[in-house]
Amino acid sequence: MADEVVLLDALASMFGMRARVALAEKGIEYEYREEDLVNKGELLLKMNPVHKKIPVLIHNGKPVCESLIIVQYIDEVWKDKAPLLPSDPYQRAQARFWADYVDKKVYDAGRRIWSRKGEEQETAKKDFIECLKVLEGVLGDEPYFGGKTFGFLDIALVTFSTWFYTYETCANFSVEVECPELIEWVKRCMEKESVSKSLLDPHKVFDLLVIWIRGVGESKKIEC
Ligand SMILES: N[C@@H](CCC(=O)N[C@@H](CS)C(=O)NCC(=O)O)C(=O)O
Ligand SMILES: *[C@@H]1O[C@H](CO)[C@@H](O)[C@H](O)[C@H]1NC(C)=O
Repeated sequence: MADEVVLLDALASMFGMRARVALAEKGIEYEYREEDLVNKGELLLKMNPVHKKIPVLIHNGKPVCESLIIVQYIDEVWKDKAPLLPSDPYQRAQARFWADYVDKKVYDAGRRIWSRKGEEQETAKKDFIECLKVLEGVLGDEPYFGGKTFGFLDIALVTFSTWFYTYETCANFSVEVECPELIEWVKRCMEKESVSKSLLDPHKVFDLLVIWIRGVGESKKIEC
């Protein structure tokens, strides 16, 4: 029986893009479904009743939620093709540690950049740049975070590059000036079709964010 794979997603989501890159790396065919995050659909609420967030991977009718868990699930189910996580337990732990750092620190600082103003935004910008510098150090002289090959941590972080233009525009700075080697790494990743075809154009991310903020209204808390 052929696998039935559906991805509930939103184009501008750096979390959704992780699932898209992982599926592309493995060469999995799937049905992409764009979700309205302002007026959430039945299927999303049913498939992710806990967080009510995208992405959700529905594999043969069963949902898997949370982007990093989705990427690991994809890696485990389609394990014959292009492994994403390192085979060594220690390296695996390291990759997971830094992916968690991306979720906790990079995401949080990035979010504060576009959702705050003034002093708070300045602090967010400093935090964001600091986090990226830490990650630049983790990359070191290797071509990818996975070492010689593209892998889990590369997927976890590279999708955030689609938001760099938004962060830069909101807070007047340049990631390339601050972290040139990280930008070189982004360009290297973009040479892979699995990445370039899965990532949304940074200008479109910005446009969608503007539309989204308008749709939700300033009063309501939104997350992306
Ligand atoms: N930790 C989650 C985050 C997912 C997330 O924040 N998704 C956003 C879109 S980028 C969402 O669905 N937001 C809807 C909401 O906040 O109600 C993951 O890694 O999948
Ligand atoms: C943006 O940053 C540049 C370079 O740091 C600076 O010259 C310029 O005045 C800043 N613009 C605003 C609107 O703050």
